[in-house]
Amino acid sequence: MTDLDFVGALHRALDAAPPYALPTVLSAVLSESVGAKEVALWLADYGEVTLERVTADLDPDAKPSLPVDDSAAGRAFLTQAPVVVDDDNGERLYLPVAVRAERVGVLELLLPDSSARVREELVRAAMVVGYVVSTARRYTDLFERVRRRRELILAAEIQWELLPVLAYEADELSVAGALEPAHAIAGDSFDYAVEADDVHVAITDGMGHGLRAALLGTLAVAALRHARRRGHNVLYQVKEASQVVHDQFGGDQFVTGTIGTIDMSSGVMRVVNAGHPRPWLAHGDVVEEVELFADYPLGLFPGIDYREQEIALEPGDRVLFVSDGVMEATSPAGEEFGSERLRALIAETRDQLPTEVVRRIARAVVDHCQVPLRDDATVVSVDWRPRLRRR
Ligand SMILES: [Mn+2]
Repeated sequence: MTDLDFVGALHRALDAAPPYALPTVLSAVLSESVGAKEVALWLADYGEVTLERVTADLDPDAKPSLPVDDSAAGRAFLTQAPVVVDDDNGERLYLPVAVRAERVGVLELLLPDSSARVREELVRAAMVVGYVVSTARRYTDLFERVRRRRELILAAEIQWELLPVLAYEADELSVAGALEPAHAIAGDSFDYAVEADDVHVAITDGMGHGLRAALLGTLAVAALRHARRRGHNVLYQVKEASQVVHDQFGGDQFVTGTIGTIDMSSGVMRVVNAGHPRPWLAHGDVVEEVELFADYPLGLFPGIDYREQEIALEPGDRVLFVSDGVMEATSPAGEEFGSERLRALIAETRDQLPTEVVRRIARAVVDHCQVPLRDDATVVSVDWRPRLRRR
């Protein structure tokens, strides 16, 4: 006898359980309610290269892991759709665990006998798991530790903590970002904030490497956020952040960035280019670098003025922001990744999910280099679809 009303019960049970008991409780509830066996929770590693199994006792040497690009679980993760594999003992299901567009991981289970209704309920159960894990991250290190395939250096710890949720999606807007860190960490970051009338987007690159670059980048992002959260516009955010960075680092170190706000009704993007590579625009099948004049990086000089420029987006347009670590990533033969490769990839992934677009570009940069990156490579993709807008 199958009880199909278990999603609420699952949520209550997971909510009451301590984080380390989450895999056990998940398994117990799914076993009792739908007869699921071999329940496993997999979380994506930071680079979305592997899926790592969550177990209560973390043994870093014996962590089972699956390749994202070459496994049934990976397929569910990449496509964000359930994958069903026939098994001698029933059906093996791989269900995407996500929070909106943020791909968190995969729920795997074996069902001796299943129906379409049970599968549908299990898709909802996987969604609950996404929200529970996402919240639990704030009071336990368990999930962060699972997601690390190797130890992070301190600069990387700072850099990851600074990032927002890596993807957001609603009817009228998609945002996704990927950051592929250099071996020694090179100060890249990105940020966004969704509001009723606007979406704020920023990509930043603090000069140098290691801890100092991470501290520099952190200060710039915090200063931009601080001004933004006080209701100030892009121009003010940039001027204030530049001054704050200059006050602390005395002009010896600076931060490049593209900081913008998209008006959600009109699609007009107001943007400041502080010495950063230009953004890219995908409009229909056309992919172009956006002409923007460059102002000085943040923190280079005290009290300087910045200029706000406008980009008029049309419904369905996709804007991509990249750091110089993408274009300048160099192969062992000395060839730069370059804008033509980037343009081709943006065109090729035009119909894909924004999360997949940024992952593909980040992977392409890593594959091109074949060795640990010398500079961070960051890409942020924003889709504006006002026709679907609801208030
Ligand atoms: Mn850089």
